[in-house]
Amino acid sequence: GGVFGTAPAHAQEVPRIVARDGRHALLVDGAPFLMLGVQANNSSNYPSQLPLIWPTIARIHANTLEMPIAWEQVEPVEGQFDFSFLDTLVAQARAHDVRLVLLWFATWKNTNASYAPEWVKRDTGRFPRMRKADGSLHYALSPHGRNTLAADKRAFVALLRHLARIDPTHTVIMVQPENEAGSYDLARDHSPEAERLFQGPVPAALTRALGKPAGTWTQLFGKRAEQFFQTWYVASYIDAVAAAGKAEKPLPMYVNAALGDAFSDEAGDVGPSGGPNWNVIEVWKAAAPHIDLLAPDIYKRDPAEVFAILDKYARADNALMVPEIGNAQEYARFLWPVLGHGGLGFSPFGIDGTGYFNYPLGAKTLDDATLAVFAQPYRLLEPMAADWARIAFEHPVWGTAKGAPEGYQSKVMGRWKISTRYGQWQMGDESWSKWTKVDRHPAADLDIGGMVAAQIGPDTFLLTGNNVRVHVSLAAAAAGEQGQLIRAEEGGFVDGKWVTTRLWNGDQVDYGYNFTDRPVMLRITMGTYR
Ligand code: N0T
Repeated sequence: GGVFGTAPAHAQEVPRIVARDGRHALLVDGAPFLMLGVQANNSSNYPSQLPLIWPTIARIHANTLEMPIAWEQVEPVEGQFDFSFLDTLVAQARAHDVRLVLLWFATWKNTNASYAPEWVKRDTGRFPRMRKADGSLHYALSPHGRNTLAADKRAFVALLRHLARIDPTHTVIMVQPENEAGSYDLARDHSPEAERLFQGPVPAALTRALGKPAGTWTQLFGKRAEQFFQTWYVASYIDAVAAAGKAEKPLPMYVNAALGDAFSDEAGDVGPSGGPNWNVIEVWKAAAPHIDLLAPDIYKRDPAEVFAILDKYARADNALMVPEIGNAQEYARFLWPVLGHGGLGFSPFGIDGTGYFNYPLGAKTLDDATLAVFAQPYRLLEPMAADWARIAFEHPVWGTAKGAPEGYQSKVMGRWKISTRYGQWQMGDESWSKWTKVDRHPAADLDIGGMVAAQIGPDTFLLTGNNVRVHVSLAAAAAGEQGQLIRAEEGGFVDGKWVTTRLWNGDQVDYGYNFTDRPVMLRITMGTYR
């Protein structure tokens, strides 16, 4: 309990991820937590940048900051640790009532050794790079480097040990060991040891997990053999780092994927070899039991790709969490289907006020219109983040966004069908242009808008979204049966209980439920008559 004895008894509980009936929750202080995140830019991990970051976080109503902690920064001299930035970060996050996710930039940062300390970077003998087939050096550190693993692990252990000491109230809720691990331009190491392992049998732990017979990598995995081999060793390496860190403080840990093709691995576009791309989720699960979830970094702008990715990572054995998504306006709408897939968190990349913009991956600049589309839903959800997380853990949820492919634009939930339209005025529809002039809606040409629904009872739904019109109708009416709206309540959660502020009726419901740029939460109760 706190100084005044008012803190709940479970406040000291270490965050953890729980699963039930194929749904997941991230428990923080013993209760479900929805991470409304932002990720800082790569080089924002210094005290000088923090004053630029907190106002930006407040402006977009995020409740969590994902921040790099660099190996080079905490162990500039071998064996001498400096956690002063972490101390400053945690203290300031607490003062701003923001939670933290730490990103351990170490052996692999976008596959590079760039964030390893100088004493690692310069010593290829002790800390080997991968070798190409011709024996020359590839840029990435090898997952077979035992000294590298031991050194990375030691630093990570020191980090988690320090955290266990300075953060008893768990301002830090999750840790991401490494960043977009794997290797570009070379599928696996060709050092003598790696060659020997590649010619040998696939480890029994993996064949067992995949239900495969014994065999070599090539026999079992054909043209994906080198990727699967590299994945096994990268995942085992990161698992060893994570396991050692968890022994100091058992925080949830996840890895992030630089994705390849969203639909197929046939052509070999699988992101960096060894990373947690969707086509090797099973390999990662077998190799890395200390990793709580595999997470997609989303920089695809085509909604069909985004929905394919969400489907692939939201699994009964893998909670969905999106630790990076582009910060351009058109990505903001994907918050809704992330929530609709039971997502534990969402975090646009590079919203931190430092003036760096990663276009063409994200926004050219973070202007007011761009920040607004991220801020609107966060502003709504922030006060009810715990409520939403609890509801999504206990009830069916579904979400969609403008441009969603066929099959993702509407959903049957129980006997009701939820459907969506975009670019509509709040009254009427296109057919009205037959008798009155109807201007094109300004949002009709923008890639914004989406919604999420939770079915909290057979005929009762929570609905919210922005820049969308939602319709709820009987999915399949029996003869003579008509669906009707009984009640549409605008409101929200106060102390875990729904509180109605007004009813929507008349124009506000006659043409569907219009969620504009002022997101509100509705609880609607449907019924039938004959
Ligand atoms: C992300 C971010 C940061 C042909 C990019 C995305 C972050 C890392 N990498 O700003 O560097 O640390 O996780 C890589 C996406 C590559 C797309 C290439 C398209």
